[in-house]
Amino acid sequence: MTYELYYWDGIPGRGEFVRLVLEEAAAPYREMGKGEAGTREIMSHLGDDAGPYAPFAPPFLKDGQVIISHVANILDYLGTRHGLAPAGEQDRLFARGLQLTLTDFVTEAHDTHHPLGIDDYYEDQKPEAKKRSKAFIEHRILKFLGYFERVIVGNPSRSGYLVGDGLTTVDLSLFHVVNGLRYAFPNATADFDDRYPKIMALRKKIGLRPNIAAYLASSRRLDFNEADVFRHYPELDQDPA
Ligand SMILES: N[C@@H](CCC(=O)N[C@@H](CS)C(=O)NCC(=O)O)C(=O)O
Repeated sequence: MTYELYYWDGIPGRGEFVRLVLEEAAAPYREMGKGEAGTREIMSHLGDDAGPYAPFAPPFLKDGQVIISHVANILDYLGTRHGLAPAGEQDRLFARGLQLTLTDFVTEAHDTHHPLGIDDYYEDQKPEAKKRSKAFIEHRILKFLGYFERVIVGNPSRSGYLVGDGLTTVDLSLFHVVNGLRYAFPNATADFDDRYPKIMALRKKIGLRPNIAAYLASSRRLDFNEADVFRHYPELDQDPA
C-alpha cells in the first residue's frame, strides 16, 4: 500500500520528519500537497466537511482508510510497522517522550522568528524575534541538546543511538532538528561538534545510511528556506565567534 503524505508544498517543514522515516524504511509514499491542487486536497481534509477524523493541521498521513496527524503520532505508527521503534514498553514510551520533547523544541525554534503570532509577518515582529532568538540560543538550545546528548551517553546499550541498540524514528528526527538549527543559526551552532559530540556523531552516521544519503541527494529533498520552520535570518543569529 502506498502511503499518502499531506504536507504544504515547497518546504521541508514538519513533513520532513515523516519523509525521513518513509525514506529510511524504503516505504512507498506519494506527496499529496504539490501545487495548487495539492493545497486544495489538504484543505479538503481540514474543513467542516472533512468527516469525523479530520486533522487540525498538516502533516498528516493516510494509510488506506486510516488517517494519522501530528508528527509524533505518525512516527509512532510508522516506526512500529517498519522496524524503527524500540523493543520493550519502557523504551517505546521513552522514545515517544523524546519525540514529544522534539515537538516542543521545534515549536520554540519556529517561535524565534514568529514570537508574537504565526498569522503576522516576521517583518512586523523583528525586535521581539531578536529577543526571543537570543534567549533560544543562550538557554533553550543548550537545555534541549544537552539533554539529548545525555540521553545518548546514558543509553545502557551504548549504541550511539538515543534508545536501544538500533536506529529509531526519534534519531531521524534529531538529525533533522540539528540540520535545521545549523541552517538557521550557523554562528551559534558552529561549535556543535565540540559541545555535542554524541549527537553530531549520530547525525553523521545517519547521513551516511544508504537510503538517507540517496534521499538527501535526490530531487525529493527540499532545501530549507525562509517559509519554513527553520529560517535563516542573519540578524537573529549570534555574532561570529
Ligand atoms: N503538533 C503538530 C504541529 C502541526 C503544525 O504546526 N503544522 C503547521 C505546518 S508545519 C500548520 O500548518 N499549522 C497550521 C496552524 O497551526 O494553524 C505536529 O507536530 O505535527
